[in-house]
Amino acid sequence: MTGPYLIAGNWKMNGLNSSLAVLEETARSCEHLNEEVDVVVFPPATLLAVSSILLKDTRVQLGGQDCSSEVSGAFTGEISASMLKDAGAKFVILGHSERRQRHAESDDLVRRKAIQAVQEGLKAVICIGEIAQEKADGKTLAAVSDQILYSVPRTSAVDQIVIAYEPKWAIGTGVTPTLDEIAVVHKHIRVELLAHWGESGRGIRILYGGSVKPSNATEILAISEVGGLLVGGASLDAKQFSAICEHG
Ligand code: G2H
Repeated sequence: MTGPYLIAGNWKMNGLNSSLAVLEETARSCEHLNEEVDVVVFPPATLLAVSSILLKDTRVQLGGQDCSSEVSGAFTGEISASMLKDAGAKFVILGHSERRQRHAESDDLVRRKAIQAVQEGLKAVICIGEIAQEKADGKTLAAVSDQILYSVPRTSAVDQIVIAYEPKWAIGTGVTPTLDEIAVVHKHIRVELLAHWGESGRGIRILYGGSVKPSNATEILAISEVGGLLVGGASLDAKQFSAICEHG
């Protein structure tokens, strides 16, 4: 792994104004972290602007959980990449399996969203990962290869692309792949990135996500090619999340 680890906290559809104390506590706990860790929190869009004020001059950066593939216009309910940026976001999660499944987001839509995000200067955290049936059929690596091929734009701005490997069956279940399984998939992702981007593909950070907690963060981060973690449930608790950040 080159460069600092990225520890990302995805709040999903959780968080009211009353939850801002969690962000403040997270920022306080992260103050003393060394330079080898970057921290970003993805609260719901309704809290981005106020969070941006709250987190000014702290180690914690902000991101949105999704953005539109369109620039602006008659797209009721959608949030554009420029709106996220305007509200203080530096990152955006795209193609999370919950959106791929619940909202039928295709690889192509995810790719077009990522293009918008990168054009606005946001870092696009593009989620990939196999579903349980693909794992059972021995198709994990093929599924991941396809998602890289069709969801990730071939932008030259490799520092604006982050890949998050999240096996669907490990999300919010408490079940994680073995360390060997994570290592095999991350190595495969790197090979694919190098195949598509050449040597500059080495600059794309690859996160692991799915039931990350303080007790498994260190061993997962120690795996070659794991460049950080995408944390869901545990990021809602400032103590757990900052404990995970400490492992970076
Ligand atoms: C996977 C992850 C964060 P959790 O969705 O994206 O959630 O850590 O709750 O499994």
